[in-house]
Amino acid sequence: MTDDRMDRGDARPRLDRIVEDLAPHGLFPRGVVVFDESDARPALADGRPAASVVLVGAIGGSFWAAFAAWRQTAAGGGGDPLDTWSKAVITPVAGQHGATVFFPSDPPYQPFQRWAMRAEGVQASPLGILMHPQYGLWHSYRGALAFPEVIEAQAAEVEPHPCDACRTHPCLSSCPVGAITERGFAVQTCRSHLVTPAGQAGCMVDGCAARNACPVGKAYRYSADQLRFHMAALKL
Ligand code: B12
Ligand code: SF4
Ligand code: SF4
Repeated sequence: MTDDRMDRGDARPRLDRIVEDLAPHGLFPRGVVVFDESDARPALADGRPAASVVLVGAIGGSFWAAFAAWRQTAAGGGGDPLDTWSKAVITPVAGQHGATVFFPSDPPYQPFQRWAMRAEGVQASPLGILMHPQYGLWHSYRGALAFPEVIEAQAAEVEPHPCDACRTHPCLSSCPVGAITERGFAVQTCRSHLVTPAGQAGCMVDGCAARNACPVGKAYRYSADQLRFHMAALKL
């Protein structure tokens, strides 16, 4: 047990404490995956297989204000600032709760989307991004806390997948270069468009037209600043 857990009298890691520690950063637990014997389980820092992971993520632009403030500080520069910030704020929370931390952009990639499907019952949209019944396409994962013990959590309420009820599929007809089809996302077709004047004036400023076209979770759409930040990262 870590000192912090002993100081707070916690014998086991508790989800409500994790909620409290993530909140100042605009981050939330996004469900728990409890592994069974048949799962490929990520290895903890001490080499043991994890018994469970708590996904840590954002809902809409929930972390943007905290991240933007951090970028104004001396620590906030460098390449991949969002990954650097995520590590700076989530690693101490992992330490406080005795967890091994994983990040979505660190190879070998951990199966964040597969974990999310199990943890919250979300399913893939035609874009490949997971569709949340409430937040639509406007949510993401910033880390995962892996534990040697099972973390107690209420089972997620699985709601119907909005894409199943979507008759017109505007996401599939909105990309100006047809990079998103039922067969998947053609990354190179997308990137080749983003460097053209039309791409620079369109998706690079307003965000992915296909993602914007989805009617679900519009209230959670990212701010103009955040959309541009993510598009700049996608263009690289
Ligand atoms: C490499 C990568 C990319 C690459 C290539 C993506 C691609 N489509 O080929 C690039 C750089 C292009 C990219 C772009 C984007 N990405 Co990306 N990307 C990743 C990353 C780091 C690894 C993906 C991977 O290979 N995982 C390894 C496999 C083993 O994991 P897995 O969970 O088992 O993967 C399963 C699912 O991905 C699923 N799946 C994937 N696509 C589809 C499509 C369909 C139709 C179905 C049914 C299933 C499915 O099948 C996989 C096998 O089980 C993940 C983070 C991560 N660790 O997963 C983010 C991640 C998938 N990306 C994410 C996002 C948001 C984006 C962007 C929208 C970013 C932006 N600009 O705003 C774009 C556009 C993506 C798009 N339209 O597909 C988010 C998705 C969040 C969500 N709501 O689901 C992730 C989870 C990162 C995060 N921090 O949250 N990405
Ligand atoms: S437009 Fe329709 S099919 Fe496309 S992601 Fe949104 S709900 Fe799903
Ligand atoms: S960013 Fe633009 S070009 Fe790329 S997939 Fe989205 S709509 Fe298509």
